[in-house]
Amino acid sequence: MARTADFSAVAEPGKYKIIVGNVESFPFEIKDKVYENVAKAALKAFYYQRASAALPEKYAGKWARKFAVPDTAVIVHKSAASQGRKAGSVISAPKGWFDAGDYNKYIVNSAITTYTLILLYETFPEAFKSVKINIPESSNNTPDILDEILWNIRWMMKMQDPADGGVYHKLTYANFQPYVMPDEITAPRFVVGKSTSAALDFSATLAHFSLALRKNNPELKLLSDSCLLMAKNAWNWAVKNPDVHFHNPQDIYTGEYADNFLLDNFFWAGIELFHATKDKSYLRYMNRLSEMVTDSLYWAHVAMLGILTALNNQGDAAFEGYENLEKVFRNAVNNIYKNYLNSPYKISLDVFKWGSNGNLLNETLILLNAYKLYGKKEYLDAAISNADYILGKNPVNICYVTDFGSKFPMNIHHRISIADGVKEPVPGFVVGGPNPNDVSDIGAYKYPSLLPAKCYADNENSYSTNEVAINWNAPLVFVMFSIENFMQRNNKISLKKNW
Ligand SMILES: [Ca+2]
Ligand SMILES: [Ca+2]
Repeated sequence: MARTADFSAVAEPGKYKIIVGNVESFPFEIKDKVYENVAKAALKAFYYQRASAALPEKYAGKWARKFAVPDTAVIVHKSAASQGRKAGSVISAPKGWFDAGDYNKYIVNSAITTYTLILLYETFPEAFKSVKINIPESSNNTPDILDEILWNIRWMMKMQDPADGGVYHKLTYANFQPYVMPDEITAPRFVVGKSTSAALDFSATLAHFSLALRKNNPELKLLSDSCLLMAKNAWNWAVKNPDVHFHNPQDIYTGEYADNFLLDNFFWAGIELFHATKDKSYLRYMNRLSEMVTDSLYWAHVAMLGILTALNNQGDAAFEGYENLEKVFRNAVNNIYKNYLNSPYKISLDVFKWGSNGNLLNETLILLNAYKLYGKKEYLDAAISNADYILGKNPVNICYVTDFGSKFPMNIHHRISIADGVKEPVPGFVVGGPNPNDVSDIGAYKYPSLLPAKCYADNENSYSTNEVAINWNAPLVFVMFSIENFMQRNNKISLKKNW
């Protein structure tokens, strides 16, 4: 049975414990800026995922590592060949982030991840001017979050075939590699396939980035213009090739990120291009919103990303169908909020599948956008309660973010953390979380419980519950920074009122 103890009346800063009979809680703190450190660490995790970089001790501490994965001589796989770039020819596509526990780079997953970080940056552009996370670019004049976003954008821009605007689906080894450090791997890397999903998600993200730069960083106008041009070219390719579904060629075995329902991807990219250009012809998928999944957000369900862009840029340009779009958003928010109210742990998640923590964090991102747009305090409370679950108020009694809380995952499915000889995992990563559907990775008997919300194992081979991934860390960053910033803002307002 779950019970709620509400001690929000305790406001005195300090370190506390709750004691009931012989049972003691972990210690916890009441203080200002309680989310700041975890927010910064979650963002810094992207630095630790950088490809084509050495991580010196100055920035990476005990997780320092050698230069690895230059990606300056990537082979064009026959599935990706074109007139100008024949099979076996070599291109350069450095930088970007390793996707997850592996060392590969996938456009579909990179796109939603990058979008999420851009959305956060443009939600709090002033606050991010002074957020430093101790990366090599911390001494320049660019906000560190934007420096980190740029690390991946620069890679994404290299994934477009300039001859036709098509976008390679991924840049990977042929196989998943053993659990060794990235500099120890000598296998060749390939760009593989072109797909409609990659073209559209690339187009949406680059169009969105172009607009965000125009609004916040006019000094980067040339980059903004290049991104918009590339976004348009990718869109045009997708319109000409509307159903190129990606599947691994016979000799490639890495992740597929196969998104085979593409109406939402067309919708998302269309909304982004409309806001970046004001050209209404991009809105042709608007009237088909009811055919898309709009109450779930992850790399294959991207309609919500288009909705968020439209809502957050509504002042820029009116368009037909906006009311319906907002109605769809309010419905999604109501459902998420209702699930939160009905849950004994006061979280909005009611199904635990692969990446349950990431799904919960994306629901929280939606709640926080609703709070920003409508100002209803209930949505912020629900978001905070969801964040509490990630940080330890859960049936497993663990903080799901590495290096935080009294107890956190030590054996994550993350090649660097496994192979680096450092006991503690690389900090700031949220693990996938409970998932009862794929227990064959280590065998059902190795999971402490098969109950959905408890089906989690802190085991390096439990990739179904204990892997880390950029698309889960991005909403973690979004949620922790947003809560911190909204709370600071609210504190200032209430101080003013008291005066
Ligand atoms: Ca900087
Ligand atoms: Ca889709």
